[in-house]
Amino acid sequence: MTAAAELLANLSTSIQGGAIKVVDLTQTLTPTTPVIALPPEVGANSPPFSMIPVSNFDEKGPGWAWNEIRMGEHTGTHFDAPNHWHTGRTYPDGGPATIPADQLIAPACVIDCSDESAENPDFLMEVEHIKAWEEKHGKIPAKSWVLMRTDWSKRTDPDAFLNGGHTPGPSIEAAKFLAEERDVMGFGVETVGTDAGMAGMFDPPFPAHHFMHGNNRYGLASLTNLDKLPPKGAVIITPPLKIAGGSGSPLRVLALVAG
Ligand code: 23J
Ligand code: MN
Repeated sequence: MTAAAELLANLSTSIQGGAIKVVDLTQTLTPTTPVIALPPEVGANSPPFSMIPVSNFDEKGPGWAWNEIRMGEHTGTHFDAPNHWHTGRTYPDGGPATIPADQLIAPACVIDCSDESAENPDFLMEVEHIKAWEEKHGKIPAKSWVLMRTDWSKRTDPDAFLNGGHTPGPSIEAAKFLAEERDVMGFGVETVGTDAGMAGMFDPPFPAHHFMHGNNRYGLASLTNLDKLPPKGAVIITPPLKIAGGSGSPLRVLALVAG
């Protein structure tokens, strides 16, 4: 066996044997899944998740059940593609159907901002917080994800989760630093969007979207279980649906963690 073949065989054996744990970072989609509420002056809003049966073991299909689903692309646990934003709109490989598949499995660095976010829902993660993480764990490698842990996923009430638009996120400088100085694969959060709730008033507006997608990189929103990941060492699997002309999609996000 080649070394790579051996690694691959060990990977599946280790997952089945539990030496590598699979942590599900995905929220369950329901009609009450919170969707970002943009102020009307900013733009149109996106429809929530809904589902109607095509058949349900009935006269429309006696032996089978299947459903029609409807939702905005940016609903629940979802992937933001570069083409979602004006700064990333011209990348030919920046849409959910054109992103190279090898970009969709990558290591994750988890920065714990849960205490700060509990104290201040408008908490902004600054470059200094990122550098403090690097002091302990080493420089964030290029093409790794940075996941901002806030414990926001523990807010199971949709109103508490959206919190009237007061939710934590990265500062302008932190978003620019991660995209341009660290060349990360993407930025992931537990909140409804990769930007802070108040980031529509920043300059540029929505800096996580602006800089990450401007650098042909990705976002993940409404993640959960970030408290079950180590600060460093997890690998996450993040393939969006392959929607031609799309801007992102709901997805299942899985983390592989040494057990
Ligand atoms: C459109 C405009 C602003 C934002 C968003 C979408 C998202 O959060 C999103 O899901 O990408 S902040
Ligand atoms: Mn989004």
